[in-house]
Order: sequence, then C-alpha cells, then structure tokens
Amino acid sequence: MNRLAPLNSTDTIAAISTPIGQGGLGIVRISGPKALDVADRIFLCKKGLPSSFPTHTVHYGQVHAGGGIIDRALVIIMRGPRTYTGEDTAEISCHGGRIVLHKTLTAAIKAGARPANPGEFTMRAFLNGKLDLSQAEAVQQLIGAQSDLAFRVASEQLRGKLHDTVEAIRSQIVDVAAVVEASIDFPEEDIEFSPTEELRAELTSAKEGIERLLATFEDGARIVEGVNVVIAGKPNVGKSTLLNSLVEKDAAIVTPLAGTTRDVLRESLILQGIILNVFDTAGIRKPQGLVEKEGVKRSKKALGKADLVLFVLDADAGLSEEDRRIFAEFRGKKCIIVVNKIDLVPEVDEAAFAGEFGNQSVVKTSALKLEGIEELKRRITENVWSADIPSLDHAIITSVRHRDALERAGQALHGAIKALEERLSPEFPAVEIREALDALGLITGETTDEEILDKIFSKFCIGK
Ligand SMILES: Nc1nc2c(ncn2[C@@H]2O[C@H](COP(=O)(O)OP(=O)(O)OP(=O)(O)O)[C@@H](O)[C@H]2O)c(=O)[nH]1
Ligand SMILES: [Mg+2]
Repeated sequence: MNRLAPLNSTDTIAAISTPIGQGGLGIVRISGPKALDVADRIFLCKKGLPSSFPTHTVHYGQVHAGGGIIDRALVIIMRGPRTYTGEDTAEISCHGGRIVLHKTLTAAIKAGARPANPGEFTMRAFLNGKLDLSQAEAVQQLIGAQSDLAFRVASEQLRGKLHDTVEAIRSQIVDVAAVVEASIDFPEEDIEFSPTEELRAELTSAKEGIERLLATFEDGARIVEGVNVVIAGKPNVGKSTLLNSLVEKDAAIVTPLAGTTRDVLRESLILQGIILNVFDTAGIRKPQGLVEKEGVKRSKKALGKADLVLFVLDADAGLSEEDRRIFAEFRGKKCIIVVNKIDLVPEVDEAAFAGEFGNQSVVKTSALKLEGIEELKRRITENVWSADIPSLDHAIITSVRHRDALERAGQALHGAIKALEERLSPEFPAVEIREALDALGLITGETTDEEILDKIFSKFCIGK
C-alpha cells in the first residue's frame, strides 16, 4: 500500500464530454499544462489569443483545423487551480453533432493534447486534491443515478458526507495511535500515558462508528443498484400479464397458451424513489422440449438472484403440487404470494393460500382487470426496506469497495481492542491500529495504489 506520489503528469488531455449523438450543443474539454496553448492553436477570436483572456471568462469565435473553419463556438477559459481538475482548462462549446465534435477533438489532439482515458479528468481532480476518492466515485454515481434517491445519496457523498464521517472516525483512531506509538518509542520514559481503559473506550467508539456505517450498506446498495423482483410461478398463471400491469406497458408477450415466455425479460420501475428491476420468467414445470427446458433453467437462475419473489398463483385453478414444488425452489427468499385471476372466482380463501406457504403475505390481483396492482406495489415497497425508507441525514455507503474497507478496519480495531485488554506489549495493538487506519484510508484515497485507482476510474465514461 503506497501513499500516492503527487501527480506527475505533464500531458494535456482532451475529450468530448457530452454524449455522442445529435444535440443542440456539445463540449470538448481540454485540461493540462498546455490547455490554453492548444486553445490558441485551434480557436480564432477577434479579441486575441484565448491564453490572453482572464480566467473564468467565455468568448465567441471559430474553431479551425489548419486552414478550414470547423464551427462557430464559445470557448471557456479557466486557469488552475480553480477548475474541476485543478489544472488549466479550456472548454469549447460547439454544435452538438458527431462530426463537428470529432473534428474539434481531432484538431485539439493535433495541436498537442492527447485523448483522455475514461474518468481521467476526475482522476486528475482526485490526484490534485480537489476531491477525495469517495467524492470522485460519487461523480460517477451521480451521472449514473437512475432514481431520485440514488441521485440524492450520490450528491451527499459528492458534498463530502462520507468523507467527513470516515475522517471523524480516523481522527479518533489517530489519537489512540499517537499514544500507543509513543509508548513503543519511549518504553523506559516515565511518561504518563492515558490509561488503557480510556484508549479502549476510544477505539470501541470508533468501531461503533464503523459498524453504524456498515449497517447502511444493504439499503445503500439497493438505492444505487435497485432491487431484483422476480415474478415466478407455473405456466399460464398470469406472470407476464402481471409484469405488463406493473410497468404499465405491453412489455411481455401474453397468450392463453401455457409456456409462452421462454427468455427472462427485465423491465424497470421506480417506486418511492427506488429502482425495481422486475423480471418476468418462464413458467416452471416439467419442460416440454428443448426451448422450454432452457427457459425453465433461466427462470431458476433468475430466482437465485431475486431480492424479492412475486409468487403467482391462479385463483381459478387452485393450488397444485406444481405450485408447492416451485415454492421450494426459492425457499428462504423474501416473497409475496400473488393470487391472480380473482375476476374469475366469486371469493378467494386468502388464509388457505397463505397457510400453504408458511403464512407469507398474500395479495389478490386481477392482472387482466388491473385490480390489486396498487396494493401489490405498496406491499413491494414495504418489503424492500429493512426498516423505514432510509434517512439521508447520515452517511450511507453504497459500494462493495467501501464495505470491504470498513470490514477490514472493524476487524483490525477488534484486534487492537483485544490486544489492549490482554495488556500485550504496545507493538501488538499498534500493528492493528495502523491496519485500521490504512483500511479507512482506502475509502478516502489517503492510502491506495495505482491498480485500485485504475479499476475505479476505468468504470467512468470518457470525458468525465
Ligand atoms: N381472467 C383473467 N385472465 C388472466 C389474468 N391474468 C392473465 N390472464 C390470462 O391468462 C393467460 C396467460 O397469461 P400470461 O400472462 O401469458 O401467463 P404467464 O404466467 O406469463 O404464462 P407463461 O409465460 O406461459 O408461463 C392469458 O390468456 C391472460 O390473458 C387475470 O387476472 N384474469
Ligand atoms: Mg409469460
């Protein structure tokens, strides 16, 4: 584990920072020591050379390559360190056509920039101390946010909520580390060290802070990734009809024939700010033919990944051995029993259905007549959160990387507390405390290595 060397990049990078396609406007971003030189070479302005303009100003002119004019455009000149990357930056805002943007980018590259790697602008922002690593990761989450809740969690993280929380825990541990390290360095000295009990209490409180953060992971991951809701049941009970009624569109094929659905179909739905990935699956039965066999295999695989199963039963046909066998396939998973086709029967004996399947919650629907669908949605949201909808007042962790680092830190602190309790020589708690600090540093980027950074930033889009 290395502390990062300061940025030693002399390259100037350029990329199209807006989505590729047709748009009103598109932006080519250039960042690095020669950004303003590059702008001078490709941007003609009546008022003079872009590099002579004051910082954070916008100017009208023409982008050109060699002799030819590419587009009339605006250039924004921003000198570091008050920029996103911390470096000198020029942003050329032209018309948003694929060719215009490519020609502008090519001109910038010919003028001395090199194409940026995915996430390289943000990586530079991190390396130049504009963002910590958790904030840099939040940038990508913000761009990818699919729901309002995911957006809010990402923007809190970008504002530094996770950073501040982790730093508060770190500083608590650093205080203890100072005392413990001093007692290694000056074993003979008659220094009045804090009593072990105090150190232990301090570490225990840090450990509790870590545990509180860890406890947010399940909800956090759900907010960002969404929840997998798998619709399962035997053929012809109305699974595809139910999917269509939940997402309010004609997504899946519905026919009166049993065995209609073969592939697993995924649709998304946002309920109370949370993304639901709803999967329609092939009806599970003894398969008739190769295609259905593959379909049933895929249904079972989808069930394996379910956070919540909507187990569909046919109110009209009643229960069968087949239903009981399917239930056994996902035993232990969260599940809602959906008794469908209630329009075909005068009355449904809810308790009988519930009793059969371990008293799981039952919702009665007619997917065809759109009855009970709102109630089903309500029950789904109730089921999704471990308790209430999580409060965003405190930091929430959403990434496996953060969870792993916190778990490591928690285990190390556990070791340190034990070593103190057993009154081992101070080298023992000291090793554990350093490990805990290193692990926490992985979240903020205080300690990290290039491989981890490459892994994180390679998930970014080019131009960010
Ligand atoms: N009366 C009534 N018919 C329904 C209802 N839901 C579905 N159906 C009908 O039941 C038949 C099967 O519906 P699907 O949605 O294709 O059933 P499925 O469970 O997806 O079937 P497979 O894909 O074969 O596993 C169709 O004719 C639907 O119109 C309902 O609530 N009431
Ligand atoms: Mg179907």
